[in-house]
Amino acid sequence: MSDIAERSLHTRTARSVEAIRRSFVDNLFYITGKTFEKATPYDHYIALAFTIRDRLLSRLISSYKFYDRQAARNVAYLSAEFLVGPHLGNNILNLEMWEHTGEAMRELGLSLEAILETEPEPGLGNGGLGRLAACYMDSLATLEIPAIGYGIRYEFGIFDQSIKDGWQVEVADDWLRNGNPWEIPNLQLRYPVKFGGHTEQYRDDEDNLRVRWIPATVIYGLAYDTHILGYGVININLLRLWKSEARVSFDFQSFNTGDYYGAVDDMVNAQNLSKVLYPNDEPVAGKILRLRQQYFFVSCSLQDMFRITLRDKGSLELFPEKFVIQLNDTHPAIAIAEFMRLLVDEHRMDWDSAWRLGQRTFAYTNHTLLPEALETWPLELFRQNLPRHMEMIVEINNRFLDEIRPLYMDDPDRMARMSLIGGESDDQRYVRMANLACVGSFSINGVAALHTDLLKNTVLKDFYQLWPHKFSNKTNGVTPRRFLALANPPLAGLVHRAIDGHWLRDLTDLARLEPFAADAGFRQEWREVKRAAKLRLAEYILATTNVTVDPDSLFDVQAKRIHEYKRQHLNLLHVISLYLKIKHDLHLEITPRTFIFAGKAAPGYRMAKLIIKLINSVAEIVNRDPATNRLLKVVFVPNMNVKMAQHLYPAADLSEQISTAGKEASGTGNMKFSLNGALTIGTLDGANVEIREAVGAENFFLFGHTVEGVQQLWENGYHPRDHIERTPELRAALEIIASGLFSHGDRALFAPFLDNIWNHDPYLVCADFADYQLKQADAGQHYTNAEQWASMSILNVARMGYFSSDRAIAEYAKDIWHIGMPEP
Ligand code: NBG
Repeated sequence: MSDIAERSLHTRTARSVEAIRRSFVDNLFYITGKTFEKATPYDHYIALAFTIRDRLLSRLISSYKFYDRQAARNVAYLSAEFLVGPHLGNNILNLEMWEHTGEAMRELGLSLEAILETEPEPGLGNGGLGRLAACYMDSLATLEIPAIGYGIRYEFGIFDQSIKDGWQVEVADDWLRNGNPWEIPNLQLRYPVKFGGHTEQYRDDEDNLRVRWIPATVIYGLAYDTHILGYGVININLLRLWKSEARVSFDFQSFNTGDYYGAVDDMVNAQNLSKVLYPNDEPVAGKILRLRQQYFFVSCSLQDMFRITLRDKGSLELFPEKFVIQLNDTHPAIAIAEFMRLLVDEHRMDWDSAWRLGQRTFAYTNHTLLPEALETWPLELFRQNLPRHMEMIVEINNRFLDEIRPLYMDDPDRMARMSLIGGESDDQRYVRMANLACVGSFSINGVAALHTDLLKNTVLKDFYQLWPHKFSNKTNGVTPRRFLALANPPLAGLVHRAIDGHWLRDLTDLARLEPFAADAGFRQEWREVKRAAKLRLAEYILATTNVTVDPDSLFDVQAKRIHEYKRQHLNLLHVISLYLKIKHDLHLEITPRTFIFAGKAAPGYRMAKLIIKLINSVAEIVNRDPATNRLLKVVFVPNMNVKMAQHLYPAADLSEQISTAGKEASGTGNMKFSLNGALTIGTLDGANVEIREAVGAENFFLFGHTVEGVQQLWENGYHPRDHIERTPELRAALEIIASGLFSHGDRALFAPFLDNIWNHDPYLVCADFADYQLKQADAGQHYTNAEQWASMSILNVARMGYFSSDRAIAEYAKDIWHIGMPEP
């Protein structure tokens, strides 16, 4: 056999159909221990995962060389969440091995699509924030920027949602049950992490006064590495997640004194730390385990970066030349205090030098304006768990306040607002993580233009006035690899045939689709692709909810976490009003619609869970009603996650982005839908503003109060009642809920919901209803003109180039991290 032939058959690295096939069969036997005849679909997945992983790992070597040559600053992306989604399909795509892999599976009588469906979802995030981190890892690798994503290897990710009797039921997400072929435990990397205890002063050998921390417990963090491929490049980056473990499996002392269970308890406590991801949208108060989780992963990550810096640069003085740390929200902000502690206490650096290094290291991204979502920790709890960090924060705060005192002598309120420690009396004091992040970072950014403006004018106003140069905007983006190529191969194929595949690397290239909007033949193909996606979703809906939907109806989709500010209830009240309209006029000519909802509610968020129940209750009545179900269907598709959402984006005609103005920091679902050809009905909130500018006002169904309008409403005294009285359709919808129609006559069930709307309506559903209804009718009207709709849809896609995570990461690299992009 010739050299070349031999190499192309190399079991672990070659990319020919035959090599993949052999590799697969090999792995099937040697990894799963099953013969081909006995293998289950999951075994097929494992065998293929290892086949692809081998090819992925072979890039490590070229990667190390390349990055060494660049000697570039590494980005450390610190995030409590990475919602990566299934890896297999993404890795096949990024290796550009789709065709060969598909063919190899076909030759074995297997289906690649079926294998992909068996991969469990690594649900290590709640929603947008965690998914953004994953999109950014994809783009960092694709742009060949050396980066490490640091986070937590939760044993249980975000819960699985099932629907029982219309209610959300949470089921533990045991995603590691069958093992995880993508992670490689790097068990030599283990770092001690201390908790509790007290601090004491001592004099070192040079008679300097120092502090040491005598902890109550020490646990270990173990590194689990997942390699992240870029698209069509030879380099890979690292996602390093920490798992907690007891220092020794057994505390032999307690064991010997007969306290066997005490010893086991310690082990269990240590392991609990990385056990489960906290669902967001719940008050953090009392969730001390969460603070411990945050400190745990931050401490491991910094110790790891210190090791790498010492290895590569020989001195921690050069830390900022080796790393820049991006803090994904305040969850890892404790890193600022830990950085100081490690340098000052453990590496004996003086405070000022350490602080100067920190000021060149940390950059902070804010992801929310909701005051209740800004993290604070009760001082006492903080001190009990992290006594040394409490001292560090007090010291940082004292120095900071000294610095600004001369500026704000006459403004004690401002000083109090900016302090890292808030609260009136001693027992109410708390640590403000956002303030710590602002003081400790050289860069502060918001995630959409409007959001950044609002940060500057509201939540972080004082800091903006003090340090305007620290602030910038970095509008979010999404990866076109996963959210177009992988989620929607038929559409990606059509685009590819029209303008080739360069858009996968440079999404702005989609602009070349514009002229096709006027091409009737292309529009026809476009519509066929959309219809096929709707057909596939209809099958999925039938399989998961037992509801039959009409693929020719308008698919109107709202898929995101269930939260009052996102206003699923505004959507639903409109659905109910449509239902009533049809009931009253059975000859009404309206566009047939399928309203599709999906999303999880935080387990402790009662109103959000009641909204899910209401959606399902309305669905039950409406879908069964022969008078209306020709025109109207409502479905709640359970258990939204990355994998499931990939079915939704391609099939949507209309994308619901209807949050109260000023509440959604950016949104990224809005981008994913639009990139797949859905038109948006939305408010001027978050990135909607920029999406509308990009796609053109004429291709966007805008409604609702603006941020200023919202403010006016509150200033003038908002009374939802006034709006309800003025809007008969809204009133009728509320009354029919109150009548018990959707609750088997039980008038009490939805009373808390109705009471809230009538008397408080904190998210201004009533104020925006009339306009929403109008724009919904407008969208329905437009939809009847299929040619025009297709043309608008094509233009939407053609103009989404800006919303790639590649663009966002390139901006971070240039403006914040000051990392030059490698030469092409
Ligand atoms: C979320 C915002 C979204 C935004 C994502 C990603 C948090 C704290 N914030 O609007 O609500 O798109 O972050 O930036 O989860």
